[in-house]
Amino acid sequence: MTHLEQLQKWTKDHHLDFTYLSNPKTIQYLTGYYNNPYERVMGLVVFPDDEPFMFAPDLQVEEIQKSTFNGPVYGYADAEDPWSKIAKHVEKRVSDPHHVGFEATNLVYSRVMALQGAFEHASFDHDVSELVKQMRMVKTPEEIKKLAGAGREADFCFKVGFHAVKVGATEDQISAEIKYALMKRGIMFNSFPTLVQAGAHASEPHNFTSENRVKNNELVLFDLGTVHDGYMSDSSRTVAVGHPDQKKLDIYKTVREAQQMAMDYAKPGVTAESIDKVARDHITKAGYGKYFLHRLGHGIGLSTHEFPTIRGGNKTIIKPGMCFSIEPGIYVPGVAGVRIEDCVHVTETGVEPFTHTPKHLIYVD
Ligand SMILES: [Mn+2]
Repeated sequence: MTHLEQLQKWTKDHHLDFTYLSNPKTIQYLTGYYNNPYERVMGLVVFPDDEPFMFAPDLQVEEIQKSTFNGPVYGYADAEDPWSKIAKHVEKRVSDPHHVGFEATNLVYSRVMALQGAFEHASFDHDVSELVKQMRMVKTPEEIKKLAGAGREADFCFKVGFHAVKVGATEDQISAEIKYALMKRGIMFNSFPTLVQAGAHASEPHNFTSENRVKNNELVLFDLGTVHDGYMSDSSRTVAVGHPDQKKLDIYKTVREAQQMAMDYAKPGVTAESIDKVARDHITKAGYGKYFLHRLGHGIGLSTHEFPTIRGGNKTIIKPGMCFSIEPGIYVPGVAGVRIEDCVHVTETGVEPFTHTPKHLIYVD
């Protein structure tokens, strides 16, 4: 059964008149077609016993028709009301719908109200989000192949980025070298803006690449990824410039060990929270527990952050085909930030990383 057929079956099993999918990533997962309509309206409408249709702004209709989505595509002009137009197309298949499935984790309140206005007697009481989450959580071999392609591109980014690290270079300049090298290879999209952080700046893990300059005897942190055939990579490495002091080397060693321990431990049958615990316990024992500011990892696929989430309290059982990051970090204000991250896929016996850039401390410049 294709992903779209599974969605259709869910719609039928729940006795719904139709299901309205609105998350562009869900639509991509189900149809292979992706675009972000931003504030315009794009939806995939799935019926229990009839072929699904796509509804989109006029300016996307041709590209959808040429895409892997085979059903009818209906457009709307910017001057038209999309909701009454969707209703018109739906009512050709089912008159006066009463039960509708929708994505509660995506559809904003104003759009729920607009849909309610267009379908007067319908109740939007069946959230399809959990089904989509469960489907997306376990990857097919084709999806894993694409994630591996994205991983290879991330490894290329590190090669270029490490080469660009020089005392006096700004983080922005290093990031720009990576972007330019990717674009020359026809890789136009990053999965998120490349993060380069030198020295103490790296102790703020959610800050941005800046005009901050690389100084001697510091660590430089990279966190980056690309989009390969719709699938994301996300990987971090931390490298050394000159001769960082013992404190910095100790932080690096602790993160490196924690990451390896979690990689060795992760396998089918263990819980998500127990993988987090393996890395966290090691960091805590080394005295850095309060400087590990985030969960160990997150799922990866069509989105950079998806399920399963690798954190304390998540009892999800790990299964073959799941893909997620393993990314412990230690962030000591005024000193350094270190993170080492690989995204992996779960095999029958353990995990395999998508990125292969070495993890011993690399000295650049
Ligand atoms: Mn990550």
